[in-house]
Amino acid sequence: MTAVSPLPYIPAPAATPVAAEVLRGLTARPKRLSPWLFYDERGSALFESITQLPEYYLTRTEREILAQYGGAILEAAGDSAATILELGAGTAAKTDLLLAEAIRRHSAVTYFPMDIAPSALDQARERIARELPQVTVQPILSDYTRKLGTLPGSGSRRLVLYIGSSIGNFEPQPAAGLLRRLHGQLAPGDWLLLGVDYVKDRTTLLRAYNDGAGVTADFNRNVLARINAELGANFRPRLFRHRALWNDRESRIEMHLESLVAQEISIPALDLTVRFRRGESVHTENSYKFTPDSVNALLKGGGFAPRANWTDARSWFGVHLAEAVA
Ligand code: AVJ
Repeated sequence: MTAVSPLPYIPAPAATPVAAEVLRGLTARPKRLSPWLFYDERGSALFESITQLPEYYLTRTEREILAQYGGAILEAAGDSAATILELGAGTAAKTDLLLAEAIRRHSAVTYFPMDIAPSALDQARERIARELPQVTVQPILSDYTRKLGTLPGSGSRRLVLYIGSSIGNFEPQPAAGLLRRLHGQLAPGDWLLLGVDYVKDRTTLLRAYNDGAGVTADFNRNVLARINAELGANFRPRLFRHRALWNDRESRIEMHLESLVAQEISIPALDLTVRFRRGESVHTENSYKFTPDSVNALLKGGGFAPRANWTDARSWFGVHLAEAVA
């Protein structure tokens, strides 16, 4: 008698970046999902709500710094400020402060916001056209985290904004890699303005990711709703608990989704069934927190020379200006 060996299980080809990422993440141990998956239309809107929460000090604090020092920042960046690019621009609400300062200094300002969320870019374009009509806006729909592509505006000196502590989503090695790729696209004399959240007392940090209204929990669980909508899965987001914790050793906030029950989820587009143990969690985000020294070390590792930095009265958030060097 010969036993028929079972056919190896071959998952359906992951046809889109979302499918590929979900397949990779939910078949990994421990399970994980990349934070860029948060930002579909609903996720982008939920993030906008987060930025207005009383506990989420990041956006408000960075805006305060840009309002107070926007002039000084553009002064330090010299003539580069006529061509401004922004990685992960979102709706670019804080950028208006810098764009307004740029208009005061340059007769023509061109702004290239780059983001993966078309809905956020549309909002940015419409608002800037209305409120700062002197700025020429050229939105670029792209995932700069995976492929930077050729950056526009070469030929003039450029100021690249990477604010909002978005770089905090990356582990140290990939963060340095991203800065090196950015550096590879820039010319000596171009500038980078990097906004980062600083290490502070853990109560303040934890509150920012465990808000009382539960918006961050909805934002976290939205990734499951997105997988349902785009890959036909049958997640019941309420069967997952939002968890945010401070990892002191790694200097980061981590977000997880913890399965409240043992359950089996089917994802038809991936031809995949995923099993969760009760209490098993999916790691959905890292949000690294920095010190002024750790930011400067990161910048140097990426090929940039730190030139100046600004912070708020409590030293909660930092905005670092660095020059691309050969
Ligand atoms: C957009 C990556 C800066 O890490 O604070 C907000 C995203 N996650 N609440 C952050 C986020 C949970 C945010 N960044």
